[in-house]
Amino acid sequence: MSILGTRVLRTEDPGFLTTGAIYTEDVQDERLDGAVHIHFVRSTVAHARISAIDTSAALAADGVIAVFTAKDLADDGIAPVKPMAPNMNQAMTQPLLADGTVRFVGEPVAAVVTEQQYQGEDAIELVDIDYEFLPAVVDLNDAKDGGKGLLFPAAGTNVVVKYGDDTALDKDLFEGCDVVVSKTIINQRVAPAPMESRAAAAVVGADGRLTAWIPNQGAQGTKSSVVGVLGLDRDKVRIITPDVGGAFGAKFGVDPEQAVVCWIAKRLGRPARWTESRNENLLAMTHGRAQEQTVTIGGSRDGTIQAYRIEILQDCGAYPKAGAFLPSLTILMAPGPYNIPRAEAVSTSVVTNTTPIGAYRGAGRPEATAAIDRAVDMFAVEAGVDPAEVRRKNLLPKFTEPRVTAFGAVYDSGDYVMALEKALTAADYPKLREEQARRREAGDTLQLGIGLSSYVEITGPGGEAGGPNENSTVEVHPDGTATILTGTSPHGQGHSTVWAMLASEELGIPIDKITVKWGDTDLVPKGGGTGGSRSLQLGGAAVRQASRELLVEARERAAASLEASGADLEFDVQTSAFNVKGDPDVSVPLSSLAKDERLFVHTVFTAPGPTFPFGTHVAVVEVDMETGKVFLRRVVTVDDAGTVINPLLAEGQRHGGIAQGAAQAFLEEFVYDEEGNPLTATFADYPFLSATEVPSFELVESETPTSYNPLGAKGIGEAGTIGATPAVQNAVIDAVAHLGVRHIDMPTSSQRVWRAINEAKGA
Ligand code: MCN
Repeated sequence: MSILGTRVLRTEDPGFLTTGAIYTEDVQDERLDGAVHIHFVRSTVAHARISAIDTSAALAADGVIAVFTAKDLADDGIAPVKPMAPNMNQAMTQPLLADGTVRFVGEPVAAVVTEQQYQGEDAIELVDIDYEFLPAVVDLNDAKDGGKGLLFPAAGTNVVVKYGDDTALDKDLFEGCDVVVSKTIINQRVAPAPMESRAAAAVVGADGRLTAWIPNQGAQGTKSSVVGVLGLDRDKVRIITPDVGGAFGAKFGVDPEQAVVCWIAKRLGRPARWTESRNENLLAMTHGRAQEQTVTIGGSRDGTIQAYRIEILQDCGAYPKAGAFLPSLTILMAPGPYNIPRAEAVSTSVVTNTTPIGAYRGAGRPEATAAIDRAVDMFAVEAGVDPAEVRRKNLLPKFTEPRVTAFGAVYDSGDYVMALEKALTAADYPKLREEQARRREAGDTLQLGIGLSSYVEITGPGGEAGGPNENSTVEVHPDGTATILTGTSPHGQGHSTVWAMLASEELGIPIDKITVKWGDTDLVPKGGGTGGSRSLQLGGAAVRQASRELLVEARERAAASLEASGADLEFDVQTSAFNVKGDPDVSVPLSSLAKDERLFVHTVFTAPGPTFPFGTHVAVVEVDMETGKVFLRRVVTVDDAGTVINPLLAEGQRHGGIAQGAAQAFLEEFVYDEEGNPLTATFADYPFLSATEVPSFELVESETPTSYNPLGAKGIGEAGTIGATPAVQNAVIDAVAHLGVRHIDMPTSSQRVWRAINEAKGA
């Protein structure tokens, strides 16, 4: 029986649950002995010129070795970091330490280096910074029109980049539509809040080579960033990835603080360490989402959608990072799974005096789904057609051959109506509507809301020449064990388990004898890391390919060993040995073929393109009409990620993703006041979801294999987050729709819902 498709327990868990993981802060390595400790002095104002920095008191404090500022970096030839793409305004550069101007609360201004960790906590208080205040640009429309000033005067604008031509919108797009609805909605800013905050440890050896331990999603990408930012030789840098306590898209590359830690290790010739506090993490790790979306949707009274437009205003925060680019993904996925004859999408990315925006689980695609699925619901209400019926009518019909959308996405395969019907059946949709009608009729305090989201997303997007790809090395050892090297970089996704399953299936070696390694650039020089839910369809496929190629080499060795022709041999996975066909007693174990010469294969798997997982989520909420409080009662989901290799892991990804997506809908928001002061910089103010606030999610099985990789697998890591947010938001609005409420922005807090109820009642 195949091990693939079975619920193999995570091999990672015993270690995590007993001896504990080794996060960057825990790394014990003799090269780090005697390390200095770094603390950052951070801006307490959103926008100001720095007129003076006095470090003398700090320098005189106990244990302080040095205090570094932008000037020290400049003297050493370290230039500010340019925006990630050439089409972005190149004047908007980010210094590693604020250089003359601070642009957000939490921006690092100075680095204090001490012998002991606790000494730095005290010493940072002694660095005296004089600020000349500048107006803070917080509102996105202020940022766009430049009315409140520019963050980068040399740029001449606050606009980083535009996608699509917003001066050439089709004025006839909605011509002939009986029903047209338009609304500006907010996809609010959220904090990734991983359990492990950011950290770094670095040392420069006697050979002048930098070794840095940094929690990341791909050591190879982090190495490129360190090399680029600090202007080092590639072969003089080694990045090691310890265990990573969650990343959610926000641990790609290198952050300014981590680059400074590497620079200080080099500058002082002493190992250096840094771990941020939770408060610093909430202030200065990139945030996610942060779009203002104006959606317009039109169609006929029978519920047929004819046209859709989305105009996006993307908040990039103070410096253009991945956030500036995210709207291009939102545009790519704008029409989602719907068959919309006329669609248009444009975006403008602007800088504001807030924490920079980066990738966050789904990165650009949840924003697309939230917009279209909110628009579909608003259209359904206006047309007077049930939202499930509108989806049924407008979803693209099943297709098995790649299909190009109006925005140039090539959807590999999809059966969206099937996903919708399965989800509706599992939720017993008609019964839910009956119950809703009953409660409305009775005027119950707890009203029922039912929300839907039908989504399609993109995983394994790549960007590599020749197509998305990933590499793998598989080696069989003489003692019967095997090692896999992979360019992916798990941080909660369970690759050790699944990569071992994939090799075991081919080689007949038990999974507990297979070790998976990643995240050390000396060991695995190339790799795309883990993001965009790319790992299984590319990295997993590479493991299978390497295992199969290894058997080709092994067969030749077996043939020589058994003095038979390779064609006369068969590989018996049960015994992990080659037999002569028809004579099973004449055999040679795979492991013994590695005795005289190493038996390994390095391979690269390349896919024809990304894949497009899809599904439908049904959310059921109760809303207390007196207090506005929302209770999430059920989330029923179909998340079709092609062939599932380990259902336990795929379901785990769905559960976590749904919780995160639901949390955005009804709970989470990172808030600033008008002066750019963060109001939610501790866990007392920033509410993230815990298991006590959610029901057990109801996961419906569905597998539509893709032809883009031999596993038939698409990505599952972000799907839950993508579908859950609009389903839950739609459910909350649906609960109060009978009062005339048409929209409530996320998060649908008690206060917002209560206000919407009372405004609708005319109170
Ligand atoms: N899987 C499967 N069958 C499929 C698809 C996936 O069995 N058809 C399994 C895979 O073998 C893997 C897991 O599910 O063990 C997720 O695989 P995949 O969809 O390829 O996603 P990645 O491994 O590339 O994970 C990335 C994705 C992203 S982009 C974010 S953000 C995210 C997420 O994963 N961040 C996470 N899940 C997270 N989970 C944890 N615990 N922590 C994070 O920071």
